[in-house]
Amino acid sequence: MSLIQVINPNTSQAMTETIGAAARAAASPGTDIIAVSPSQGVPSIEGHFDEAIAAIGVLEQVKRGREQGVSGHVIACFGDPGLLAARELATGPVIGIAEAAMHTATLVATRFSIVTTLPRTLIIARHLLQQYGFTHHCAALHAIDLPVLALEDGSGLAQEKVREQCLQAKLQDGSGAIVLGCGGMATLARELTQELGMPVIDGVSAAVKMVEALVALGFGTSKHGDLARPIAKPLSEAFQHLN
Ligand code: 2AL
Repeated sequence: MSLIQVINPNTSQAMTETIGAAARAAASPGTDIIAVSPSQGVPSIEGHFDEAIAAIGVLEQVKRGREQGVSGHVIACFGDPGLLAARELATGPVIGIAEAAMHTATLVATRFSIVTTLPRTLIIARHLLQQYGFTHHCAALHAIDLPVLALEDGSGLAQEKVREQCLQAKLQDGSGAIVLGCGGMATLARELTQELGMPVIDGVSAAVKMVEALVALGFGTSKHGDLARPIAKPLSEAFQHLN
């Protein structure tokens, strides 16, 4: 039995439940999922400022998960906040949902589209495409122009807008797959894949499968080189819980 910790980097309990449901649906019978969010932070992550705060919460949870003996960790926000820092703290694999979804898309299509939330978050996805080397695999990016928490307001409006943008991407972009650009969209992928007749990829499910695969292969995060445990040094009081 392996235990995967899925971290929602924002403090929205409703979104943590959505993400946990998607992770459990993807997990193999021998995998248990623990879905968590930071004790303090931002209710939604929609910019660089939010990401900087969220990264501290991710580190706090990764440390806790490691102490609980989890096999691996998923960072379930499309900006992958704190990913490399989390890998320094972790022993098992740490996978971000943006990198998981982008890698998956390149394996099933030559080019993919991204559908995300607010237009101002597009730059975060563009930076990740550059960082991960996928800029030339991405045909276009779309925003539903609604905030992250609209996905949890119960009206269904945001979900309908995701569907509309996915249909538009299919018609306009010439891409073979669509990447959903928010953790709160995780439970929409299966139905949209059926409706559109092309892969619509949720990074939460993809990341869970990647952690399972890495654990089965016997790989954790490399402790040789820059992802070794952080250099021990006295931290200011506010950060001592991370030591
Ligand atoms: C996100 C996400 O996945 N969760 C969150 O709070 N903000 N990113 C996004 N582009 O909407």
